[in-house]
Amino acid sequence: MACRQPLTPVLRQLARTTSSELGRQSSRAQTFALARRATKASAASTSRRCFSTTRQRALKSTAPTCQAQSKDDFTSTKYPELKRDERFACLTPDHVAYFRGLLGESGSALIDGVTGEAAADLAPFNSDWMRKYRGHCQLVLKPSSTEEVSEILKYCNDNLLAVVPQGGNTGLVGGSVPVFDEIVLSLGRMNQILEFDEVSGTLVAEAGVILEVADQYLAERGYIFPLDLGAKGSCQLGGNLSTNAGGLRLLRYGSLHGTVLGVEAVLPDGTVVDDLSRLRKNNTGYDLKQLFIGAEGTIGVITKVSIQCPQRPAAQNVAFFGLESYEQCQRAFREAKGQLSEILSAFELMDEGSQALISQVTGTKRPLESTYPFYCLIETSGSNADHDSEKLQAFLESVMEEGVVADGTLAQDETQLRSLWTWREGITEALGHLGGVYKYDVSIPLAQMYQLVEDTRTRVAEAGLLGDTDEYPVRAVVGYGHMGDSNLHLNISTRRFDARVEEVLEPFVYEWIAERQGSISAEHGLGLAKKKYIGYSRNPTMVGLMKQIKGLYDPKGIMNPYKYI
Ligand code: FAD
Ligand code: 2HG
Ligand code: ZN
Repeated sequence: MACRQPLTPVLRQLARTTSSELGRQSSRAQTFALARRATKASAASTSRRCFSTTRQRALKSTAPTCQAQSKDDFTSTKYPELKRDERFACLTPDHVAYFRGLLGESGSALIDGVTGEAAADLAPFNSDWMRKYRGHCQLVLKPSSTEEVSEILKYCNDNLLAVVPQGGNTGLVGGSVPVFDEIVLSLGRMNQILEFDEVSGTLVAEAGVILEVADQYLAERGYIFPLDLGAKGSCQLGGNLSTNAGGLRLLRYGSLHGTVLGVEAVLPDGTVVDDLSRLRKNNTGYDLKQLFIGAEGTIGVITKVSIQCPQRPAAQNVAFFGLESYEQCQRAFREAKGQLSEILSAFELMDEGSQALISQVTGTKRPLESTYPFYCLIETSGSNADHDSEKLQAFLESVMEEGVVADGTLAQDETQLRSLWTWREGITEALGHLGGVYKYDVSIPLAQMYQLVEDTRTRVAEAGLLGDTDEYPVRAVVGYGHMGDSNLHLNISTRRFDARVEEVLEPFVYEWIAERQGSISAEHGLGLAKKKYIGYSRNPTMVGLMKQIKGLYDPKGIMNPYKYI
């Protein structure tokens, strides 16, 4: 078979990996030489977004950043159909005086643009990670306890002041920033890990704990947080729950709806809902905590989290493949599930367009010598290195013999493992450095998943918006995502945000998905971006029930208005 020849490096790499990664050599491994080294991560980058991640530091500090925002970039200017709800009160110095009395005078507890000048300090809270949305917030409150959250919300509810809860502000649907003058309630000061049971693996923490901090705390005790994503250096547990974030290992550890054991939350009227159970089993009535998971701050503020954490895997391997077609990616996934079964912990897809852009932005050497239409990253995690290695070797031999993959490389150590992950996790930040991005995070039946990227590319090209030179707003239409979860990230990378592009994309993308019984939001949520499109994925009965829940929990509608439903 024509494609077998270039595949030998994979076997050699496997041999090398089993020796260096697992600390012992099989007799077979000794017979192979090292064929290809994985790309070395470059130096740490700085980002003007004040955003930090572990792995994405591979991006160069010289990479272009997003366009600066102008007054035309206010969400209210870009989307004039959005009108401020006149029921809400405007902030006055009296309101600010109340909050000062509650939280203290310290600048770390409150940013006040009502009675003084604070535009620069307020800016990061008004603008989202993509710099697509920008609000007019004049007051940021940073409580340090559940009691303070309760007092704040009760006062806001009584005085009809609208509130946007904000965690790490890494959300990708515009849910975490105000549209008008809503108060931002930032959870960053509620960042204590409260309990950890080393026998059961139950972690209890405040909502403002950064995901990576929680994971490091767990790593020191032999455990792992059951969620991992590219923004882990900035996003917070409360934000993760509120978006029901999916991430890179949902395939293995499941959704937060399964791993979260308990939640403490504050309702808009100040009521503290103490459902901070540490129990795995508790069939006493409706499971109300589930409503806060994925509620995007529309029914209350999550203040504490209790979560079931698995044992940290002792052995981990990452392979990166080049494939000739989307059909072959599907075959590879099927084989991986069948042969790697319980040790398979991630199966990620990237197209060549997404990899070309990250290569352009970072200037880093690519993992494979040649380019291919598609790439897959496969991770295994297990407790027995020999067992994993045996399974992985059999899998690699079979996908090579069958001609499923065209080329590949295996990480030989922790540095290379992280470096390969960067080629997947770094896409979002790389795209952000190139200009505005229209993002569609969707679930589609696997067989049709990549067709959406191709159809969208054709549509944008036919509209005369896609091209290599500056006169075209769209630079590229690319796709990648969590193939193991049928979750595609369709990204339209632009040189600048342009209303014509949005008109060509919406509702086209949503109609395309609805026709295939997909979901218009797989893991990022609805926020502002998808609020008016929920009907493409939920029927009127369900939307009606959701509105009743919103009305029950937040009768005055002060929580994160203009978003969600
Ligand atoms: P924020 O962005 O601050 O808020 C998100 C929403 O939750 C808002 O509606 C906000 O009002 C609400 N909220 C925040 N905190 C609370 C609280 N305590 N109580 C009530 N409501 C609250 N997402 C994925 O699902 N999978 C990924 O793989 C993934 N990768 C990403 C990679 C990058 C580089 C970036 C920038 C983002 C990625 N995201 C991903 C999106 C984002 O990181 C997640 O949605 C994350 O869970 C948001 O957490 P946060 O703390 O930043 O929340
Ligand atoms: C990821 O999987 C994130 O990398 C972000 O969910 C996806 O940028 C995106 O569209
Ligand atoms: Zn994702």
